Amino acid sequence: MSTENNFDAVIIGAGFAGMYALHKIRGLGFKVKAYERASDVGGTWFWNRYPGARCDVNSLEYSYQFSDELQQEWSWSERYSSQPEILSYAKHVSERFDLRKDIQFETKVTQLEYDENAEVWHGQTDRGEEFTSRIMIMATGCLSKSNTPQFEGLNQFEGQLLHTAQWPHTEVDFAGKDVGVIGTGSSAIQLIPIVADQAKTLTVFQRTANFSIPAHNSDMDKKHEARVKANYKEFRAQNSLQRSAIGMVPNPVSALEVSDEEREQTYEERWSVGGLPFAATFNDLGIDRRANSTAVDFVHRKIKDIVKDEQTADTLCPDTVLGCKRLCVDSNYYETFNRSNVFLVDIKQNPIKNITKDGLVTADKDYKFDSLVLATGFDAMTGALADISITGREKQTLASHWSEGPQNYLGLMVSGFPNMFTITGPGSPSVLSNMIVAIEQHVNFITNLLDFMKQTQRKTVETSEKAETEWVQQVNAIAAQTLYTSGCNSWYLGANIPGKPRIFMPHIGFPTYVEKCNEVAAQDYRGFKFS
Ligand code: NA7
Repeated sequence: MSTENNFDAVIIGAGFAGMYALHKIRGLGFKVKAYERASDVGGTWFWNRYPGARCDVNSLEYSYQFSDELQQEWSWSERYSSQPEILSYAKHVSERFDLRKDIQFETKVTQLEYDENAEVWHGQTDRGEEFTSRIMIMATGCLSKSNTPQFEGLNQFEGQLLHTAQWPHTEVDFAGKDVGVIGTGSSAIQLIPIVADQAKTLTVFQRTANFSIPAHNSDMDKKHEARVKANYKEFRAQNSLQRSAIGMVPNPVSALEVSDEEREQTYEERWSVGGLPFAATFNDLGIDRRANSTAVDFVHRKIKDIVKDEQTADTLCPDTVLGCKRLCVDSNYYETFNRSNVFLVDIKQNPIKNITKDGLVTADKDYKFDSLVLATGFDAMTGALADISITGREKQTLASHWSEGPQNYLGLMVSGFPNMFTITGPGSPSVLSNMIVAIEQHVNFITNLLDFMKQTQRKTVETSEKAETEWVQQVNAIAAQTLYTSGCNSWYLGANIPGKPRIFMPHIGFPTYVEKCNEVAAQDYRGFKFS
């Protein structure tokens, strides 16, 4: 192998995590390279280009803060950014910080093996290339491995088969077509109103109804943008103090301590603001079933007010805890079911038996389509890592180490896998926080640690099984106090993938997590061993 392919650090992924990691690690004077399987930057925003794809966090927050020049010069056109605009932003960042020269696109890293004698990682790509690297940064993303359920007959479908997370790069024309959509998660809820507008008919196959709150998206309020930009640092600092690092004002009041009138009015106010802050309407919605049921009841009534057909409205009313799956944020989702060309099928009642060459069969009926959209989500949080064959010390594989669920320390490092870091891995706030804020915090922690190693001439860092076990216990203990673990079958629990170990993966609470990381760093990186 030529020395050209020997690196100090290799980053896998060039989404928001990989790009920032590249920028920061370069700053340490390291020889670094990123591999990306897509043909461009953007990560999940590169792949999820289905109509209606949009972020559910405000644009002024869902962006990097590491460069004040960048955040001042970039302007978002809407309150919630669309996928194309987020992708343009990612490209802009990659050019502005001259990142592209160190990213190799259209290359999937397939295998990583740790060489204990040389203390380096050996990597292989799907192009047959090999590399070595002292440090591995896994910026592989939380929602990057799409989930295609193994429906019988799926490969026999002769119409147009689409998956929201692998959407074609050319425009898909649904005009005059009969379309089926399987799934009613966030992706489906964003896509359905737009496809309904174009298609001849749209049939939605719902297994579990989801809670969706109106986005009330709008053009960016320029005065608001100017106010935020005049004080961006303080705005960011305030948001980072919130549990999800998102600027939603929590209401410090129990849903059970207010009068019925006050409760109703408070829900109405939040509903009219829209979006994720609805989950923070009262301070006990995430921990108390009785409190939560008041929110469930409110949303059920909203659905029944909007959707005219009684049976359709009933089917759309979720029977789970509100917020134990990520809330969906929509534009005209429920309203779409009032259209005469849109049909809802409850596949919990009548499960899909198989896919046919021109449609699908449920327990009670045959359906025919020109196009079938799988909006069936992701093997979230661990799927992209599991897709790479990773072997650490003593020939132990990551797959066997994680056979009972992901184990790591601070969501950053796995015992037995020296010098390998995961960005926004399971065990970190990741998907329960503003992802870009979480990414920057992780990358800053990792680069500070690498700098510490450089200054103190340490070659390797790893964590211990003890630190790992204690951390996982702590993450689980926090989750057990909430309704996340008992309220529904979410991808946070791995429950959407048959056979995946059921364990609540994200750490709840961004500020407490940051506090912990700062404490660890201040104590010479307690829980990490150096050599
Ligand atoms: P989600 O939220 O995981 O939604 C996937 C949907 O697909 C959901 O309604 C699932 O029903 C359904 N699904 C999955 N597998 C099947 C099978 N086998 N049969 C029928 N229906 C199925 O993915 P999204 O892409 O919408 O959103 C993911 C995240 O992206 C979202 O939370 C935001 O953070 C952004 P189920 O609920 O499992 O019964």
